[in-house]
Amino acid sequence: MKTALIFGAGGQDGSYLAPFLLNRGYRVVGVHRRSSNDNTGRLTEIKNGYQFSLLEGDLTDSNSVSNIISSVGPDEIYNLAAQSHVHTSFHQPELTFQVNTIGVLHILESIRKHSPRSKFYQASTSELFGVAYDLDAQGRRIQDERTVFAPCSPYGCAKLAAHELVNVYRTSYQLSCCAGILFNHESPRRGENFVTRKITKYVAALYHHLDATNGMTKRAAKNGFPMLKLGNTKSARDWSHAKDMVRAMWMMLQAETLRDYVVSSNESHTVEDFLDRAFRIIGQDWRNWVETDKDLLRPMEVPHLHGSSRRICQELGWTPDYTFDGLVEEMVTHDIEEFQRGVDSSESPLRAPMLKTHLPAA
Ligand code: NAP
Ligand code: G4F
Repeated sequence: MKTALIFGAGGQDGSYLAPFLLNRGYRVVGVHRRSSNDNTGRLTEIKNGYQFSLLEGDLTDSNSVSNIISSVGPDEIYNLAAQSHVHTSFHQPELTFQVNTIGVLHILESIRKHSPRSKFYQASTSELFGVAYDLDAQGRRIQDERTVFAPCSPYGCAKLAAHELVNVYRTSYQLSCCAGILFNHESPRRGENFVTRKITKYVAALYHHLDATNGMTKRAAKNGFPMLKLGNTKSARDWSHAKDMVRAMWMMLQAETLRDYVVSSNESHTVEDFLDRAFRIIGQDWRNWVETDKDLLRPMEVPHLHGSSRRICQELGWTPDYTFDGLVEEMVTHDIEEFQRGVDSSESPLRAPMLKTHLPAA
């Protein structure tokens, strides 16, 4: 039986990777940092499972990292822990480097000293590309493994330093390590301050508000509900489902020779496309409900991300299962159901069929 160690097990990706590995017969040890409130809620379904255990540890504490790695002696280590919010990294750049760069160094040094046979996956990001792109055969702006890195935030810079460290340790010490350059990925477990989940949570609340104010005029209903405040809605992202991405992480560590791969859906959509799709599910026009908040604009923005994951498709056989529309629909439906459970579990059952009628033909 293989043992996998996951730093950041309680985050979005960790909470999908852990059951994915358990289903493949792994023993899984998850690491989460101490917090005054429970930060393992996403792991509820597996927390009491026989082959799953949780350890407390913090990437910024080298002793805790090396004690965990040396005592667990894992076959595979996945580092998904990070200060993962790009805008926050402008306000907390030092913390971002402590966790996202120095934390990775702690892991690499611990592997080198205590567990050199462990395979290591590092969560790199399309934020490494920043403003850089290449043109593909159709003249589209895309990023792949050959695109230069030009990060636009402290987050991107910290992740780039970690990315380069992984390459240096692989070459210098022959460690089995690699980094996945993953484009944006979302799910119903996405943190609520990322744009997709912020939108789908709002749409769910609006759906219930409109349902409750059914007899009122449109204007009255609108006055009773706050606007959704967003920053830049013109930027484009390549959005995948987190479940597709954790499968790619695992596939990368099963390869005979470990190397870095770009992983993406190969489609690019603007935030406005996401808004359009999400609001249409409840039969609304997002333009009536969204306003710009200057405080949510970033000092520097990554304007356009569009990955090409051709290499991982060809070499490892990875392909995504989810579509953009399927992802948005799953998130909106989940949040409507969650809202419903929170508001009142006894009356007004969710009218899922009614939701379907608002979906445009595929
Ligand atoms: P996430 O939901 O924010 O999860 C990050 C996890 O790291 C959380 O469990 C967090 O704990 C933990 N963490 C933060 N600081 C820590 C520390 N000092 N020590 C130990 N744990 C710490 O992020 P995600 O979406 O799952 O992303 C996983 C990884 O992929 C991250 O490294 C992210 O930067 C990278 N990435 C994400 C995407 C994406 O679109 N999701 C794309 C490319 C790369 P708390 O719950 O206590 O905060
Ligand atoms: O959802 P976001 O915060 O994701 P962002 O910045 O692309 O970063 C995510 O993806 C990266 C991979 O490319 C990861 F490495 C990173 O850890 C994270 O998971 O913002 C997406 C876009 C941006 O252009 C942002 O400016 O949405 C825009 N946006 C507009 N209004 C907003 C908002 N973003 C957030 N978070 N909140 C807003 O109100």
